[in-house]
Amino acid sequence: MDKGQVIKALSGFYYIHSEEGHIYQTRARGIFRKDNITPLVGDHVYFTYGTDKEGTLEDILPRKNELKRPPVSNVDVGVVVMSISDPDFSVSLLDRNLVTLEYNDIEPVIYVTKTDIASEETYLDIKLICEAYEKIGYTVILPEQGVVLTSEEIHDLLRPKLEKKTSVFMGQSGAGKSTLLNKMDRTLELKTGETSKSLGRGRHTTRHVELVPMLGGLIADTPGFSAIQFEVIDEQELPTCFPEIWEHGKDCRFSGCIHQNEPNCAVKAAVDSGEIEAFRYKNYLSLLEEVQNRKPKYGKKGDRR
Ligand SMILES: Nc1nc2c(ncn2[C@@H]2O[C@H](COP(=O)(O)OP(=O)(O)O)[C@@H](O)[C@H]2O)c(=O)[nH]1
Ligand SMILES: [Mg+2]
Ligand SMILES: [Zn+2]
Repeated sequence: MDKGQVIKALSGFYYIHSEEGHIYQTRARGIFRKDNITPLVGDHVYFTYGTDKEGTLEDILPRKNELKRPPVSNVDVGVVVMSISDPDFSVSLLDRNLVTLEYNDIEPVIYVTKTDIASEETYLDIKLICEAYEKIGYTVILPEQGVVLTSEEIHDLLRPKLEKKTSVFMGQSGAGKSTLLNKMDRTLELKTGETSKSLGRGRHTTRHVELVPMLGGLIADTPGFSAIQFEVIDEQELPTCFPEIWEHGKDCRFSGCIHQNEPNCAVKAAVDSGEIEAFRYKNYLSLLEEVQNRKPKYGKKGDRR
């Protein structure tokens, strides 16, 4: 049997990108339908292929993760696209995206756009913020001020992160996701400059996704994965999504400290001493409150009846 990854699902066919880099058209074995299993774009699968035009998707390997909107599995890398201005760089939005990625065990890459039109003052402000994220351990790509990168230069910056990986792009509307993806692959021809209004809320539920072979990896052709899975994340899980808070939290007096109002909290001490950035802790607290104030959902685990 051959091994590959589903890159497209259309009209009952699953298109599989083999380990050798060929694409096969397959149908899923009947057993999946019977067991109510639907193969997803991103799934690592076993398949057979004879001399017919059609192969058979035989088996689905366990999923590392599964994003819902749009549906794609086994995502390794999430590129968070942030514009330096228009719309303004927002650390609270960035942290929401980072939490979503951390929660799903996806490696974040922060990519800053519109540095070509930034004033020196704005650029230096954002550079400091980027350095704070690098100190935490995140990869940040911040092109030089006043320079428009060529496709080649973008490839060189992203290839080390995206090679052999399955990646998605996310970030605020207008940040430059489509522009960036188009520059990476001219054949994509994604529309740019669309306002969030013209995209239409609610339509994302039916939006499908395809993985495109690029830079030795597979990249989702649909920019704009929705952040925040705060319907599922709980207050004990949130600290695990802030690497530096998690690290310092090991020294808190209480195990299970959520670094909010507990005494002898090592995280609060690290914020006071400047080891943890105050803005990160502030964003942590506001997300924590959001999690705590969320309306309980029926049928959730922990729901006693
Ligand atoms: N000057 C400049 N404009 C950009 C850059 N990236 C995107 N834009 C512009 O910003 C607007 C929104 O870009 P788009 O790619 O549609 O953003 P998306 O909503 O994240 O997909 C468009 O008018 C783009 O031309 C950039 O790096 N520099
Ligand atoms: Mg777009
Ligand atoms: Zn604590």
